[in-house]
Amino acid sequence: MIEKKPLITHMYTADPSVHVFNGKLYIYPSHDLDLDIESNDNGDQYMMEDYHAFRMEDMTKSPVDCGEILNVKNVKWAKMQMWDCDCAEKDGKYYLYFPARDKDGMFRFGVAVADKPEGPFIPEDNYMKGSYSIDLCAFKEDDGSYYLTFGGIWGGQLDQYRNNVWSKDNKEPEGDVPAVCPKIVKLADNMKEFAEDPKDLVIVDKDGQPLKGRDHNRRFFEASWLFKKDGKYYFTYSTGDTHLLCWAVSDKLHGPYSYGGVILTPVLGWTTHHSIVQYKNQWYLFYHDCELSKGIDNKRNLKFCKLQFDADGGIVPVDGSIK
Ligand code: FUB
Repeated sequence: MIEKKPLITHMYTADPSVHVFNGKLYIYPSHDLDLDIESNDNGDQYMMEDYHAFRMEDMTKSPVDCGEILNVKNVKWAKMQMWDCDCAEKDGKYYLYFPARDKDGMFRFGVAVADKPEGPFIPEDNYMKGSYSIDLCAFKEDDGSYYLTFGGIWGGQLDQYRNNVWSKDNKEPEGDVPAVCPKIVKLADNMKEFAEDPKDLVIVDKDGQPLKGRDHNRRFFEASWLFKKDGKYYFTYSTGDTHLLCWAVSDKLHGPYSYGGVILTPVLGWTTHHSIVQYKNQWYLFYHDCELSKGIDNKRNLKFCKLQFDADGGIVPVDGSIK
């Protein structure tokens, strides 16, 4: 039984992005390093330098480590902190999207291209123009167009942006002011550029009102993921400082998305992050906790479990605690 157990034990892994390519599951996690760094709200403890890809065909067996697919030393524009990445396939090419801090300390997105899902991925010389913040998800729409959702507040810098413009004076909204929205942006046909300016992906309550800044149990913090099921779009995310994974649903890609509920209750460790994928007719939740490191925030490990939907399409919550 490997469900809800550390999935990869020879290295620390976090922030899973999981897709089915060529009939196999591919996992693109962050690679936490075994460093002793004090944790802070800025996420300075997450000093990742590279990515590995993992392949999984049998859900009863550990995934295969396909090796390093990209290292920060080969990314000309990036200084450090290779955080949550994701991968998309188009016309037989694979595009790895990843955030990192540039030489000025601002998070930007890079793109790297490969002929196989296992890489190696060759990075573009410059970051994607107009990109900012962290935690991206690559989503393929039914018409063959591709989108990124992204964003993360606090260390992820999203709360310092308004209308895609940065100012150090912008802060996380409080009280009844609408919370910061995650973003959605269409990719250009070449998959290497934004086709437009990023737009707000608005999450609303049952009265159709945008979630408020004070609503820390429901407002978006980081870890965006988007998938489609039975004609509905599901946007899923972390509430950060309240340590929940939540879901919101819409009939339209651009929303608004109605808040639905909790997917995963708090895990061991501060961060909570995930992806949701269907493989061989079963839905799965991939996530991380800190069981291997006994709670050290920058040494996380992936886990997965089956995910159930109720008759109305609601996600049945999963218990994140270690029993
Ligand atoms: O792994 C670094 C950061 O921690 C991610 O970007 C966040 O989602 C959180 O998991």
